[in-house]
Amino acid sequence: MLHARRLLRFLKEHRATLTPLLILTHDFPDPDAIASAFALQHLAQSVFGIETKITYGGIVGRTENRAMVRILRIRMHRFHPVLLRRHAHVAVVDTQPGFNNNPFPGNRKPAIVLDQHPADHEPEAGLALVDAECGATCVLVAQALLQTGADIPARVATALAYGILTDTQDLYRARRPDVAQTYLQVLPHADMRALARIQNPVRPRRFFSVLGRGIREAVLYRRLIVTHLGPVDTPDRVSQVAEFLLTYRQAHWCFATGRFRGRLHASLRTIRQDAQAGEVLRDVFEKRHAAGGHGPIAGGSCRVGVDAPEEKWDERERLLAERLIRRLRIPARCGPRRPFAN
Ligand SMILES: [Mn+2]
Repeated sequence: MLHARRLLRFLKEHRATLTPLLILTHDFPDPDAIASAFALQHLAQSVFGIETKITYGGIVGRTENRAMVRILRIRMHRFHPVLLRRHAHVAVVDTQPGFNNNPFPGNRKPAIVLDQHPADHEPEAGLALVDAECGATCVLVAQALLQTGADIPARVATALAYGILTDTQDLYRARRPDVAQTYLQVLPHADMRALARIQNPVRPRRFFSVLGRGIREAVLYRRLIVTHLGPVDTPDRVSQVAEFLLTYRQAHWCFATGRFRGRLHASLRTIRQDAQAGEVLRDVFEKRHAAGGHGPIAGGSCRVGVDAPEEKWDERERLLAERLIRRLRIPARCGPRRPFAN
């Protein structure tokens, strides 16, 4: 609640100078990033009269996220560096300057940082709110919005509800009581039909072909399941397949990779409650800042090259998996097995 008050105070104090404010999410934004940006836009514009523009790197790929943006009519723009010249003030949400999952340049200082991902040091910003226990970044914005007492439009409430649900695994990972409370406070304002449509979208053929490949190619090393998807139509497929394979009875960890536009994207998931998947994945990548995460969820990516030969991709995939196997101290005799090959 302290964070919410600090955000409100900051917007109030700087309302005259923050316009126009550029809101930047992480690349390939997830529902929490989209909800955080959308709710911050509403808060800044309707309560403080600050003009904003939402921008993101990569693409909105996951079918549910595309449905969210379409059904809730969220105006988001592809990031382009020229936007930084037109906007003196930037709010970075659900990520931080210096993380490699956003295009924010190292030589700029943002006005605002709102995030839930633990980092090695506090980001430099006009206002930096990093709360690793808030369940979802959009909880911070929701709490600020609720404190103003202003009406919450159905589109904003629906986005917030969905953002909280996805990042907390249906509130299962909402450790602090105020996270579930915030969800319950926005829910009466949400459009439940819209929420249901976002959660149960019609999926494209490619989703199933990638999923099928992920299952067939899966390899088990004791409690770790590994799969390399090869080229994917969106990096979001990597986390989706990782989450799906993690439900296999034998798996405590799942590691998936996918190739997209010259980069190898990786997702790590675990059912171990106390594990810090982000730390594990950072140890696995050559550059520690290439990965990040919170609790049992982690992601990262590294550049391989648009025209890189097949062998180079293969080698990078194999290297990451090998380092992970070592990092999790899995003995060589415990794999590989192919659980779903036939
Ligand atoms: Mn988040």
